[in-house]
Amino acid sequence: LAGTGDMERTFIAVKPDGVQRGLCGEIIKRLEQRGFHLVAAKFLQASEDHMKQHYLDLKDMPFYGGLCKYMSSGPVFAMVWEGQNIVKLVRMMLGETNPADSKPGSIRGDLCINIGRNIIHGSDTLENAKKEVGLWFKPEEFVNYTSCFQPYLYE
Ligand code: DAT
Ligand code: MG
Repeated sequence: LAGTGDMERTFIAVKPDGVQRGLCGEIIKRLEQRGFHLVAAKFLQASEDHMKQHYLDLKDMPFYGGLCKYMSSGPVFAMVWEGQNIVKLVRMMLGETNPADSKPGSIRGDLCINIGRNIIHGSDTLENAKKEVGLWFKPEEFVNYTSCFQPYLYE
């Protein structure tokens, strides 16, 4: 297909607060309706060490310890989604890191209030997406299939 040269994968996780608040379905719905393609998913409680690795870039921030503890305190819904330019498009769908700065219509702008309970993670760059996908998923956890929507989403 033409126009599909910049197909990317990104790592998305519904955080423990999003899971507890019953927002997995709403988040998956938005990603599906945009036209993105789900290639891997699992429901798990991550270890604190795993979250420290995931957020390693933030290790010098004052909130790093609390963030990693919180992220490992309950279940997360971890997913890999695929689409053209998806890393950037999902970041736009998330809104800002602080829900208070997020526009209505964005996931954080519609569904949460506080920076420490912002319900969803999405990779910020293609390089970090590759790292995070590799940290969370093994090669055999991916499902390869063709979406019947593909010719209607991409020219
Ligand atoms: P994002 O999740 O938008 O990529 P980030 O990578 O800068 O944001 O930070 C990771 C998470 O850490 C973020 O989703 C919520 C938390 N966090 C960021 N800044 C914070 C702050 N100033 N106080 C408390 N938690 C913060
Ligand atoms: Mg980030």
